[in-house]
Amino acid sequence: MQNQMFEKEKFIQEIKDNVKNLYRKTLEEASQQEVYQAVSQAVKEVIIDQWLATQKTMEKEDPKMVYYMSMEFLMGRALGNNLINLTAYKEVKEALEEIGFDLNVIEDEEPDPALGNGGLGRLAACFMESLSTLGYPAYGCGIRYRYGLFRQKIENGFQVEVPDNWLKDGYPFEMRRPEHTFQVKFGGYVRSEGDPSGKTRFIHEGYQTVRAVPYDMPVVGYNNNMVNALIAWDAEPEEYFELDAFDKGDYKKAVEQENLAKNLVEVLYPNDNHIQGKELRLKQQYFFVSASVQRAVARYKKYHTDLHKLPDKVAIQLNDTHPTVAVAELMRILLDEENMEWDEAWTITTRTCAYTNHTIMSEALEKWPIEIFSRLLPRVYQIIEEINRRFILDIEKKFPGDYNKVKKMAIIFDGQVKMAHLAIAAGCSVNGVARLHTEILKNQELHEFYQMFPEKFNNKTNGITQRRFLYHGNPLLAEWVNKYIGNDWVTNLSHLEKLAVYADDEKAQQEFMNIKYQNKLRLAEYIRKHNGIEINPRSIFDVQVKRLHEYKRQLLNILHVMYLYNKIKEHPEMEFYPRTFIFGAKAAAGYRIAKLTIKLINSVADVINNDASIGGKIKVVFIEDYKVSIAEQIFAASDVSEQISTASKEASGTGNMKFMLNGAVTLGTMDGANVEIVEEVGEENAFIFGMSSQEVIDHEQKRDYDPMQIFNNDQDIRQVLMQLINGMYSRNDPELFRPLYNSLLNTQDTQYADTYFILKDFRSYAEVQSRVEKAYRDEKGWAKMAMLNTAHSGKFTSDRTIQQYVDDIWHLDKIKVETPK
Ligand code: GL4
Repeated sequence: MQNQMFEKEKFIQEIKDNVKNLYRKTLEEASQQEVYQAVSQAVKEVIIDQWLATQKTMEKEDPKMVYYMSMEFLMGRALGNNLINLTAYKEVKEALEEIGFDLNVIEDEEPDPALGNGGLGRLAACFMESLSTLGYPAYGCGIRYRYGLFRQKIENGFQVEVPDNWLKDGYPFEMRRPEHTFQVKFGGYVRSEGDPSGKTRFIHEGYQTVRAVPYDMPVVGYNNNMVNALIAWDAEPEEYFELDAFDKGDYKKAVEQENLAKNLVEVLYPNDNHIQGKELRLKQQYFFVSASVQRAVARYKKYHTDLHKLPDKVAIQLNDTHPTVAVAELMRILLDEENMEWDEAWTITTRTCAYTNHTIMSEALEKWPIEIFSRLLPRVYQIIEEINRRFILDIEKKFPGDYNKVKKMAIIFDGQVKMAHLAIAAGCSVNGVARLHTEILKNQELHEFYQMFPEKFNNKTNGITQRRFLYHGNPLLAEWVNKYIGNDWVTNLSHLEKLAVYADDEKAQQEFMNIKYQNKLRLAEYIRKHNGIEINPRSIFDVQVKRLHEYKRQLLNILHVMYLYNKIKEHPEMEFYPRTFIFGAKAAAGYRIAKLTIKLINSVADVINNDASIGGKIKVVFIEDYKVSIAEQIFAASDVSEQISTASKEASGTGNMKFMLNGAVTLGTMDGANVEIVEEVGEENAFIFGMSSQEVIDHEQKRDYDPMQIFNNDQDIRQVLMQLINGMYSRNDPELFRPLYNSLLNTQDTQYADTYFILKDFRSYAEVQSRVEKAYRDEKGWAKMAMLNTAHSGKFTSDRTIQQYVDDIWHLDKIKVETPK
């Protein structure tokens, strides 16, 4: 072992010491969980030295830094990735082997912190990792939810939600930092009075408070000694009955404050692309945003005196509209606590804040009733009113006499506060997350805002970190890549391009496909263990893993499986390449149609997997509790990547990139980042189907789509739909799937039948699926295609995305951290 940080004998001794000190046990007596804790402590010690060194460098160099504000950080497990980024994975694996432990098994002891729902939260995690790896100073700011996203159990085919108590054994990679506690105020009222200078001052009284206490989690850069922090805020009640002077001794209020603190950080709202509009959610937002902005200002003031220069040292990025109240909070601090004039405060705020839009789904647009907002945050609301008043004057100047524009663009309208409008008015930048998505924002969803502020709009196509999704998730492929082109790709993914010359090389092809096969065996073993289903590792692994949402169209996928099954039953002699359809998805707890889709997938799986007459040609697997850790293994084992959202609906997608990196071929619509994936890999190396986004938008505007016509004219589709309601997949309750049938044909539940054009795209989907089968039969052809997907995936690293945020929006200074002694 040459790695100085992990000198083998010393490291083993440290693990023994940790087990002794933490558990009063010897290594032989310790459980795997205890060994995991002991190893993590040892790793944390190394990280802390680098963390200290990073802090020192930051103090010395005083660089500009970004505060990435997000309600969600889907970090995934830390141990393995920390070891990779410390370049000590192999050494530690060997050291553990020497004392009889398997690092993979130890890694499995770590809870998978699920402080996020899906792509938006995982993106935040990839961004943090890239920021550290590129050497940019950054804080992630979020909430330390007691319960992250629920654990999913499948019982009798139905999703059941189980609380995810991820902190129950203690989380070794966090540090409580009580010295950075801030007070956050809710409720009360605002009084104004003139001060001697004649200026009006606003005084907030009668509020409740909670203490925001940060837990820092280290984010380790790859091989560069750099450690940034993810600040996860916990809420604690005031220690004493130290209420606002006005309310001293109010016992009832003290109890309320205790409850407020407890409830605040209890649980992550389990919705993706959908807002529930609950008051507690707004409390969560203001809680972590207020604490984070206070900390940013306090840190700035520690080293600087002139707050007018805050934008030279601080950038605040709003991860969707969820943290948008940050702009009003910064205004409040500058106005009320720093006594600035409105115009000065506004200039600073707009130069500091920037907004990323992650969706155009209308149910995801955040609008808060004035009543809730003004009651909960009376002073912040006043400030937003004033921002709105001035903004409306600007709108009228830009579009004289056009009251419609005011109606459409105002921040406060119709009794609601519109967070996206606030974010656009107050930010210096508005970006979408894939080229197509940004164009739709400019030309459709946010067109008026684009007319008013064309200079603010820009695109930042999403990316993913190859350190987790290739190096850690697919070690066999990572090593193979190293063998051919060296390991520069770890920090410069465009180097993968050098693999392209081997795409026709038969030996390379065989090796590549053999690695895929090994990864399929690994996944098949997982599925055998967890689902009790035997799958054929030689079959095509056709995979759709992502949140369950109607717009993502898992229903299209499973209807097509039902269709294929009908074909095989009718024509047992027909050629058919064995296929395993793999699904993984969580549905929001209250999303009825989504949950029913999960049940349908499981019911179809039951029927098909147990029909001996089709000779195992099709298997259907639903992977329970899809999360980051299993995702890494799934991408590595996939042949076909299903990215089949209704065009225009998926802002970007990031799973699509993880599949591509691992040599799976995209089967998708021209939506989100699929467009750019196809551009990179070439149309001949992807399977594209369905309507274009423009066609979808046109149908939506004209309202001229009638799925009933398709139902009446297409026998195969009609047969499949009838099987939804004839008990074929729900013998005991033939009506079970009626709501799915209705969603496709009737307008009783939704505004339109088949809102997501499933029937409209069905034929084109079936056709491209049969092309996939043909292509797969051509072994060399497929190997080439798969390899080219990996080779051309360089653009989709989050290192590239972050560099673009830095160049165009944040303008950060890179720092270089010396190796700690
Ligand atoms: C999402 C988008 O749905 C997804 O396409 C995108 O990749 C992701 C990150 O930008 O953001 N928006 C919401 S809301 N949830 C997402 O996953």
